[in-house]
Amino acid sequence: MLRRIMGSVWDALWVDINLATMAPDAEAYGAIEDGALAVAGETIAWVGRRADLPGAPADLARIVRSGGGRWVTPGLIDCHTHLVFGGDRSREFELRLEGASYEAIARAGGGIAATVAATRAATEDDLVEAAARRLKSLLAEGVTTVEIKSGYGLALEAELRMLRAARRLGQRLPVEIRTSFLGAHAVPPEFAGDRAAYVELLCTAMIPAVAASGLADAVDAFCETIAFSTDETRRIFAAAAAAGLPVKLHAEQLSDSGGAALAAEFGALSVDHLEWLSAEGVAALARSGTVAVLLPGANYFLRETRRPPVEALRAAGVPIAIASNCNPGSSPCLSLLLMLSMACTLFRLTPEEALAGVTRNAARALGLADRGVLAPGLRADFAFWDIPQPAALAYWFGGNPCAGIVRGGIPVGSNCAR
Ligand code: DI6
Repeated sequence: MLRRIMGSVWDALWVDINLATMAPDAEAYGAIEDGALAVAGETIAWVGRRADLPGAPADLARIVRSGGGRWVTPGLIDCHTHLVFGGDRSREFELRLEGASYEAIARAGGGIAATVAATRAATEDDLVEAAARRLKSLLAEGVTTVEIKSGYGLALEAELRMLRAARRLGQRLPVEIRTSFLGAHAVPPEFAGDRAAYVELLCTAMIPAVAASGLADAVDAFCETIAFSTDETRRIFAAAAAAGLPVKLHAEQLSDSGGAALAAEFGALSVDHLEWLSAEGVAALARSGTVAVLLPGANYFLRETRRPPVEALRAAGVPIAIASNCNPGSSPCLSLLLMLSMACTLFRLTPEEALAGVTRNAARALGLADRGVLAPGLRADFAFWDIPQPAALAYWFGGNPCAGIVRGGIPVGSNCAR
């Protein structure tokens, strides 16, 4: 006979598990060994030590499952990707290895502009098919939420097509997709002689139309010498605010433009990259509560030697997230677990900080308060891992210890996405 707990019976209860809850104020991953986790509908109903369960498992839930002694973490969150795009840029990789810089290739009409041409030529179905293949690799590693940016259309219809393709991926695969409008990724070729006109178009027509379409959850921009200035970014952010959309920013990737401080002024959800972030920038982020999203894949792939100021961010209490930045130019990366390893080896994060960076802090970078931690009342998105302790997630690179995924309370399998 099932007991009723606070008026309801749990739908499922997992036992024989160790939990890395990632609770914000807890120490050591918020770990609970020999734990139990219950779900009701799409929500976590109970988390704690098995010994503290308020009764015998079979009396508490309709289904009792064994986790086989595995570790359970919140479903991973990849909070910065450019997963939807057309074409291929592997030839640029060869050029860079021969000595050409990322900026020089961009100024010569390659780089983002090359992907814009290929993306404009692709149909929405083409974009969905190509991106689905990439997305499946991420999902197989325990990812349950992915942010996808537009930014390779750079004209209203092509940008909307990218955003629609991104939303379709969330209907087709077991993942929640959040979208960011990145019309300010580069100045499109047809505006090469009149960048002011493109910024005007972005602010007065494209951002309002994208907001009205409901296809974007945020507005992003690339603030950099090869992209948009801080003055242009300020106008773009003002238009986003007027349209009711939160902002994010690619900032301080190749130079110190002061973009992070500007984004903080607008209460940005996140600023991303940050190799050139100044002390003033760190202080501004700490004041605004903006998340610093670090992207070790781009740092590695562009062979940067400068690293984000992790010690200063840590000392100032700025939340740090980690993401794949999956894109064809600076980070052709399909493994979020690999980013955990690189965040530790290249950027000197601890494995615990790296895991917080793809769970709790990644959720915050997307403005999602309902996930990223294993706690009652939050979404029942979690992953099972064949590992002896949580640090092993950042320790191994090139393997995949994910043994299963539960999304919205429903098991979707470890190989669900393959
Ligand atoms: N910074 C990056 O690393 C990506 N976008 C950006 O603003 C690169 C995108 C690309 O090269 O296609």
